[in-house]
Amino acid sequence: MLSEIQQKKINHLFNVLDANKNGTLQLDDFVQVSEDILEQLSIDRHSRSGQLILIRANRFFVQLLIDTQQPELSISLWDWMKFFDKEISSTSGESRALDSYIFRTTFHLFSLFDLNNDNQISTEEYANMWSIYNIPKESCEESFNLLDKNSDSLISADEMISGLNDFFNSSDPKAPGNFIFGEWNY
Ligand SMILES: [Ca+2]
Ligand SMILES: [Ca+2]
Repeated sequence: MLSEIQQKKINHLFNVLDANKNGTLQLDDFVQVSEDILEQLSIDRHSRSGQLILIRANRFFVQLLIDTQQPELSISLWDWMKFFDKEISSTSGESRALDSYIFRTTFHLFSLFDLNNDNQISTEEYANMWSIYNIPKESCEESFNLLDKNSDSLISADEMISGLNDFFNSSDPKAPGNFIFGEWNY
């Protein structure tokens, strides 16, 4: 069973990813995020880097359908919560879908938001991620500092993985990774 805190965080992430706010996750939501990135960075969608950003959104969504074992091309909040409930509750050490989801999400976030390709997320890149996902900015800096464990003003892939582990697995309201996607306790 997910704790109340876990439920709130995972429900919040669903709302963040549901870009067009129609209550289901569909390919459109992920394509929209990619298109917002292209627009914000003035990247031509027909260029190689433009195409890559669009293809990644497709791939990430298809993998999400596979993970949640969805026969349809959309994911409801109920499917989403059920997937995480099952994965987080499974205690076996063998590779859980959640672990690969965390790795993939890290890769996805870096591929979209590590704009200078130095394998680190800077404060500007992190703020850009929040703006693309329409997350209110008030706690952006605080969230960044919590994720940046070694205080070098950059988020490494390891720091992101550790943060995402907190986000999904921790029931501690103060876990550093809780606020990767903004305030969830409303
Ligand atoms: Ca970077
Ligand atoms: Ca760091």
